[in-house]
Amino acid sequence: MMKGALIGCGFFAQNQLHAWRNIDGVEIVALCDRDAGRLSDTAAAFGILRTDTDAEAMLAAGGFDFVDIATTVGSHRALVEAAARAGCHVICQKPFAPTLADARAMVAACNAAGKTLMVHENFRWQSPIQAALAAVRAGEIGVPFFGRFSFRSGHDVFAGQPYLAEDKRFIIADLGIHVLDIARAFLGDAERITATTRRINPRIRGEDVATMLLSHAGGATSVVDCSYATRRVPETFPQTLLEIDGTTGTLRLDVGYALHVKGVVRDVSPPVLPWAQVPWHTIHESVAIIQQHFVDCVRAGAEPQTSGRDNLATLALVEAAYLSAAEGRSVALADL
Ligand code: NAD
Ligand code: 89V
Repeated sequence: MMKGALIGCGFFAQNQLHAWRNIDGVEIVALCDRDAGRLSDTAAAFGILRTDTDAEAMLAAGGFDFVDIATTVGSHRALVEAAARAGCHVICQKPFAPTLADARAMVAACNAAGKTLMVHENFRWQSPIQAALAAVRAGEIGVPFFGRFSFRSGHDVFAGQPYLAEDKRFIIADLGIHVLDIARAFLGDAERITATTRRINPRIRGEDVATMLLSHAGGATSVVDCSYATRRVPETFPQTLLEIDGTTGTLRLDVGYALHVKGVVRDVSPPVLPWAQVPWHTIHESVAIIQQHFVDCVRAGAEPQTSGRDNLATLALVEAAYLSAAEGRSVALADL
């Protein structure tokens, strides 16, 4: 049995705990949150007996093989480094770190400890996105030369995650990071990015609209566009829509999880897992899929596809996008 401890019993951790319950050979044996009320409510809901409000104390006591870090970004570096010191494998929520320097240090700490480090970068693991990726990787549209990756919504994301209204960075750091990661999964790493941002909602501090143009190393170009100020009818939250042009055909993932490949349409709707809620079910399913991937990689001693090392390139795109928008110029990733 692989044993885990989870730190941070907030909004999203509940999904992670549901998913862990359904992964064979894994048990979450300890829970931590510095908020004693959230900790005891979550422990009771999931029948977990061991609890601690102090992560360092829990890690020092040990008794588990991996740590699942489900706190917000400000605490990630300290917790990842403490978990590595305690000799644990780590899965850490996105955004992985507040700065690239922090992220590099976290990767180095887990490498030095010889432990697996994966970022819970789950959007590319959504099954409709995986179905589109499989078609492109199988060569069904030839060599991709253009992509559009689009997330536009008017959903009140601040109701569940009120902290998102308070930071001076919002949509690129929180949501764009997922969509940029998807662009990398399809078209490879980017060499250059140009971005513009806007704040439409006056009640939040950061930007809620971002439009980004990426030049990928393999020669492809992509547009990544994100908005939480788009009053779509019907609302499409939380679907990421995409279209890819290849040398022998085109592929489109449309509203309602309709995957069009060279004119043939397939329904790639994700299942609604027993603990999931519509319309979040595609995200909920991806949590189960990414956590299974983490377990498979730890067991095999293999690097996860969304490893800490891999995520450095996604984080670099986030940093470069903010720099580009602030300075009104195109930014080369090599200059970061
Ligand atoms: P939240 O504020 O609801 O929960 C975070 C919890 O962590 C809180 O209960 C807080 O008390 C606890 N905490 C913070 N620092 C701690 C520490 N040092 N030790 C112990 N407990 C600590 O936040 P959330 O909305 O659940 O988001 C958590 C993370 O998950 C964020 O990084 C967010 O970006 C990410 N998230 C990811 C997805 C996704 O689809 N991948 C969706 C939502 C949120
Ligand atoms: O990923 C996130 O943290 C969330 C959501 C999936 C809604 O974008 O904010």
